[in-house]
Amino acid sequence: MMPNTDLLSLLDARRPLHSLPQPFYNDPEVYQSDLAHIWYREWIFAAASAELPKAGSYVTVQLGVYSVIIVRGADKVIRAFHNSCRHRGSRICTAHSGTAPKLVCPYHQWTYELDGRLLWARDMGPDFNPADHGLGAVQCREFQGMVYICLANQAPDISLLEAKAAEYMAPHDTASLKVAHQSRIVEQGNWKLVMENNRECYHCSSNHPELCVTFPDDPNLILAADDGVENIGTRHIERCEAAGLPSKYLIDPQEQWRFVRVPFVGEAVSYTMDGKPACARRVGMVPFNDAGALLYFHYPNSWNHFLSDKVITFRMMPVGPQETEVTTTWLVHKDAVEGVDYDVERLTKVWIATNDEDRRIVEENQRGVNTPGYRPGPYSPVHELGVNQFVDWYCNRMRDRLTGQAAIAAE
Ligand code: 3BY
Ligand code: FES
Ligand code: FE
Repeated sequence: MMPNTDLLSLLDARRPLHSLPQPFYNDPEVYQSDLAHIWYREWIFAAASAELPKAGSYVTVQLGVYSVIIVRGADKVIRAFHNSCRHRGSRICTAHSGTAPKLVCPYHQWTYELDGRLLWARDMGPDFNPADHGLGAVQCREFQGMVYICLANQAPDISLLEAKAAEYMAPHDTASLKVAHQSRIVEQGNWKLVMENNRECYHCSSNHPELCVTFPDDPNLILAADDGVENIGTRHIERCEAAGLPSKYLIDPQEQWRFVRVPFVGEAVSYTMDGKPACARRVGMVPFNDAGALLYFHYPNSWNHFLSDKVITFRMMPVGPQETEVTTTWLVHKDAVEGVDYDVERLTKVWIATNDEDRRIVEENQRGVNTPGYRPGPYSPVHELGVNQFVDWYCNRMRDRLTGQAAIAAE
């Protein structure tokens, strides 16, 4: 980990409205500080509830050095545990996801209930008490069909997010959807480059031919609508709000998350190559097809699109200083029938292509940032204020954590 004073100096070296100094994107010590101060302390999006459809469904998450199991219990409650057996520490679940009636360690078959209690351990002697050897719990919250985990002992308060998610996301009824497809890609780029790239569409017209068929790259549609400003974005928001779909730009006072509903291009209603729906069944209670997309990001690791015919979640996990995993999950109405109501290829085409294009962009960005000739450059005041907003959030959070830590250490 980078000494706090060095990291604070690096933060001080950041020019406002410019990309970050090189070490933030490639230095192994900054990366360790990112893990310690951000990733191990924030609520991290782990899975859509629909990835855990029944009792015994589980997902494993590698979050830095931590391996975590997220599992739905017999009581339907989703819980998270350290993926480390209480015998000699073997990982219990090795697959990315699966279903198991009990969690059985592959090493010596210690067997845990889905709620983490140790049920059975062979030949451990008369003094052995299984109650002392349950799986270690990790904080876990499920709301609006999304599951978050937090590794910190004192998790940040997310009650405001939960309340606002209940307004904005409820019409899409994400918890009742089913997974139609999931993709997992690994990008050779620092996690901040992946998030920065997502926070602007300056690059869209020249890099995303499939996305641009339906997604407007006009930043004025996404920016907070100033009172009095009127454009197709604000008109779309008014129409959706009148129909009971919360849509207005709303940003967290701490700027960690944001909701806004944007219209698609022209008559388009979904991310497809012809703009027509990708699934014949609408999700939740969305009243019409042309509801556009509710965009929801939550730092540090997710952005999501809530449409009339599908919900797409994006989960980003840091793998290394210059390596990031992006998992994309397409959710549709639980009764939609593949081959009848939707076709997986059509449903996923635009974002599989877009993700791959973004992967290449991020990887080239990383390579260029790595050369000693890199100098932080200025953001476009028209297109890249979202990037700046993310970088500001990161710098502020980091500074708070570092100075907070220093204060604790000095006590
Ligand atoms: O280009 C991207 O990766 C996405 C498209 C929607 C928001 N963001 C700009
Ligand atoms: Fe799990 Fe031995 S390490 S049963
Ligand atoms: Fe992109």
